[in-house]
Amino acid sequence: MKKEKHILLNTPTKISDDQLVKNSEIFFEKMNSRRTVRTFSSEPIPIEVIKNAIKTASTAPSGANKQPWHFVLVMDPEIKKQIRIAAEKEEKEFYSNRAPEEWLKDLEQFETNEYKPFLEIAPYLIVVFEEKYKVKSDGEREKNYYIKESVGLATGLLLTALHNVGIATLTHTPSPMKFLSEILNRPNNETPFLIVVAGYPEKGTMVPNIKRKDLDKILTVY
Ligand code: IYR
Repeated sequence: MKKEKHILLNTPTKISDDQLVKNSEIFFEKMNSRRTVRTFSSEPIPIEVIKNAIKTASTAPSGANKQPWHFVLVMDPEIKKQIRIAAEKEEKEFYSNRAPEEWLKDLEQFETNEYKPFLEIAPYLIVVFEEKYKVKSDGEREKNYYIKESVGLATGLLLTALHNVGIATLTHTPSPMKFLSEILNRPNNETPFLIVVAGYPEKGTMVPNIKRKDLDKILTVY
């Protein structure tokens, strides 16, 4: 059968405005309870859950539907260790030389430092790559569009999907991240975007007492 150019959109059945508002409140409350965590438990989580979250991430819109992302799921303790060692090497340089004073001051409240034990402790590291361009089977390059926007949207959905099932995350951006391409054997057309560390929080995990901006500070309505 010939592939149809367009198919009918599957629209949910209409609900009342009241219910709509309630549902949006409930979802906001759920998402508002998401916090970045830096201390993880090593308790295992079924891989299907993570795969489903990555499938959810892959539903993000993307420039010309090129889906310019690739996810590498790392569970192997040996590879996690290599990533930790390489990340800590970069972070040591960042905290002791590369970071300007203002940046270090801005980070003070999070009490971050060069030590990244979570890279070995958490059951999963999801390394997100941007696909800069596609390489066709004949070696020709095919363009991708709005790559950062697309991969950022997919990563947002990934965090949402994991939070929805009670899995905590940390978006970790060691800089520079080139070592990830090397350790994970990724091709030249991909560059690392960030690492999503995923797992249950360690018992008694504390998080910085920070506040989200009020709506009137982040929203202008005309
Ligand atoms: N990548 C470093 C530093 C860091 C930078 C920002 I901006 C943060 O919000 C948090 C950390 C690190 O992971 O420690």
